[in-house]
Amino acid sequence: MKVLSLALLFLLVAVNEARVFGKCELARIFKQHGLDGYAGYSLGNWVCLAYYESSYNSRAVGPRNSDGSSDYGIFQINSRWWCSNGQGTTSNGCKTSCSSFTNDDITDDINCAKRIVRDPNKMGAWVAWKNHCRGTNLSKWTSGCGL
Ligand SMILES: *[C@@H]1O[C@H](CO)[C@@H](O)[C@H](O)[C@H]1NC(C)=O
Ligand SMILES: [Ca+2]
Repeated sequence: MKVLSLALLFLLVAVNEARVFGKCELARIFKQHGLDGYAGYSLGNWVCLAYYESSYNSRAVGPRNSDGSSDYGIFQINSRWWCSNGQGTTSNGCKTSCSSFTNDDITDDINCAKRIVRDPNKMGAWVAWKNHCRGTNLSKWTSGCGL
């Protein structure tokens, strides 16, 4: 019984573990989903953005923002504007639950990011991109990936 409980506990811990993508793994998925050059942003921009927003962790949930909203997943998509977390006002621009941005299938996250970057602010919607990626040499974000 004790052995079984430990095994079960281990399984639960494993299931709840963060899913952290590798740089090149993520770069490849982004490219497959058409992000390279999307809205004029090269692949390096997207990988850099994901690194500084979530450390490539598809289950990341940010600390609550001053307006009461929270940020979800690999792109830290915001609940005030883009998804519904069941709390407070949302424009729900991507018409989905925020929890869909914290699972390991990032296809929907990518589609929402495409919607976000089509707005006038473009990638400026992400503060981390403005602070850490914009205007920098982005070659390191795709180097060694064979892309
Ligand atoms: C960016 O960095 C790479 C690798 O360090 C270098 O080869 C390349 O020339 C740099 N590009 C620019 C535009 O500075
Ligand atoms: Ca998802």
